[in-house]
Amino acid sequence: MYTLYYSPGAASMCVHLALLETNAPHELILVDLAAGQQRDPAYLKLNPNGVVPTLLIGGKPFYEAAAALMTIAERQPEGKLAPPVDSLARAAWNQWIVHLANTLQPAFRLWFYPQDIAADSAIQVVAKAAAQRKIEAAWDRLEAHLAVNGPYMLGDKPSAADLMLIMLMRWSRNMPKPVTEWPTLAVYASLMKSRPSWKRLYKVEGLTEWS
Ligand SMILES: N[C@@H](CCC(=O)N[C@@H](CS)C(=O)NCC(=O)O)C(=O)O
Repeated sequence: MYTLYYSPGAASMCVHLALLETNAPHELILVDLAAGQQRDPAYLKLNPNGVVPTLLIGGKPFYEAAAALMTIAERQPEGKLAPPVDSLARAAWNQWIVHLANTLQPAFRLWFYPQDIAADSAIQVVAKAAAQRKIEAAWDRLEAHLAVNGPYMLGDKPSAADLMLIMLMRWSRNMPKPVTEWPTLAVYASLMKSRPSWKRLYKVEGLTEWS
């Protein structure tokens, strides 16, 4: 049994998608970020970083969205979210998930939370511009990758890497140049959004935008 501490549409989304894709028994606990519940002492005991997601496995807490996503993919092989351990596809899977977690995710963190680096609003403007450049450069590279190697990140079958990518793509929806302006990525978005797990997550998390 898994317990996912989540906030609608947040970094918990790829973990929630993995739980739905694998049909893993789970319960959800909403963390109201606007109310600051992520900084409650009880929550900080589970996740000292004060962010979502936190995933409890048998009552033990784990954090970092990409790690939780990979853990579910590995523990629930029936979901076919991870290629065989000794395959080259698995090496690519590791590469892409770590790459997304190391490049796009921190750039989005800077885009949404420029106050992380400075209280000064002029510095925040510069930080957001840098984040936007990094995000758009990442879309360029992912567009090129999918145009040649798609339709999914690893080729013909979806995997956990796609659950992470589609979550990150969604975060660009209100940016000056949303990801759907990249043609191959726009097609990819439609493909991922047609999955039952996406529709179910929207219903359960109460999301509407970018459905
Ligand atoms: N590296 C962390 C980042 C998580 C993160 O930044 N979560 C955001 C929501 S997308 C959050 O909880 N923000 C609340 C805050 O920073 O106060 C992970 O992947 O789990």
